[in-house]
Amino acid sequence: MKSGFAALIGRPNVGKSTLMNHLIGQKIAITSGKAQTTRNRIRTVYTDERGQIVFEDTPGLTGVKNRLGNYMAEVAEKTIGEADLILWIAAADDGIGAAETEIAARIRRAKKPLILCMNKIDQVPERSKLMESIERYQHLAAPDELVAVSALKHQNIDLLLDTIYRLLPEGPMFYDESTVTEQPMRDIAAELIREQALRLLRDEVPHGIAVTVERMRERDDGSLTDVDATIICERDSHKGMIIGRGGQMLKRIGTGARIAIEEMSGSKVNLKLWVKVRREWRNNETQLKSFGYDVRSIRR
Ligand SMILES: Nc1nc2c(ncn2[C@@H]2O[C@H](COP(=O)(O)OP(=O)(O)OP(=O)(O)O)[C@@H](O)[C@H]2O)c(=O)[nH]1
Ligand SMILES: [Mg+2]
Repeated sequence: MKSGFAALIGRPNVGKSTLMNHLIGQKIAITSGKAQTTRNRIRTVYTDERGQIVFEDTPGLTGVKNRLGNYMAEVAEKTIGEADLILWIAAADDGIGAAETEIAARIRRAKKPLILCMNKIDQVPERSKLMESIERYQHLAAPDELVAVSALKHQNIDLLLDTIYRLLPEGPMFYDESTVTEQPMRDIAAELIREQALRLLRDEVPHGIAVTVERMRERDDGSLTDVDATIICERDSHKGMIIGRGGQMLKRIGTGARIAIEEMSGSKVNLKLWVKVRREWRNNETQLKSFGYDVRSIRR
């Protein structure tokens, strides 16, 4: 049997979380067109007759200058350090800039088996352009293997799984074969609410949002799950935008999140949302911890 930890590393917005969801065949990590969607390490498990791959999705590597940004960078750093294999995700329609050069240097220092996953190939229909892009990245990181994929269109996902197995060491199963994630349902529910906020709100507002779920409980007769959650934001003006005129925006966020939580939990959901202001929470250690951004949580 083959088994091990595969870290998904790369710049924000290249499709790491989308790719992980497609690799395991289930939506666990939230995704959006905005950078810095993922803030925590999201661990998922893929098991088949060949063995077990433990995927670890990470926040995109950027230099965001606040404590939350430091935490996110530390998550990626620790995940690289503990991985058996690194999947460097890049987007085929992106050029190489300072961020890529830095990530390549960091990955080379780790001296671990490396697969370069060139994602979003659907965005670069001209083969010659795609090859050019791939060559530049190969030159930068000298990967052991290269796989061109489209996470969104589910192209070459099986090929990527084959390639991962080829590079993984022999080893035991770390999780029960039925395990897909050990993330508690209420944490996933909080993320699904944040995902709607990221998709529906503009500019700086979604980046300053955290979500906590105070209660998630199925009623005794099994008919409904009650979810009480709070959206935390940084300013009164942001709170106004989150609620929207006549409560319209909060209603849209709530409806989208309710449907997503219902899909995930397989139960009808009654979602109640509150909005609170916590000034500068992204720079406040105590508040960061209470919203789930705690370095203790990234120990294996
Ligand atoms: N066209 C295209 N878009 C993709 C593909 N994969 C992901 N995307 C889109 O790219 C955007 C970013 O995807 P995410 O999976 O959230 O990216 P990420 O790398 O996890 O981003 P962070 O968590 O912010 O670091 C989303 O709008 C996705 O739908 C792909 O193969 N093709
Ligand atoms: Mg992500």
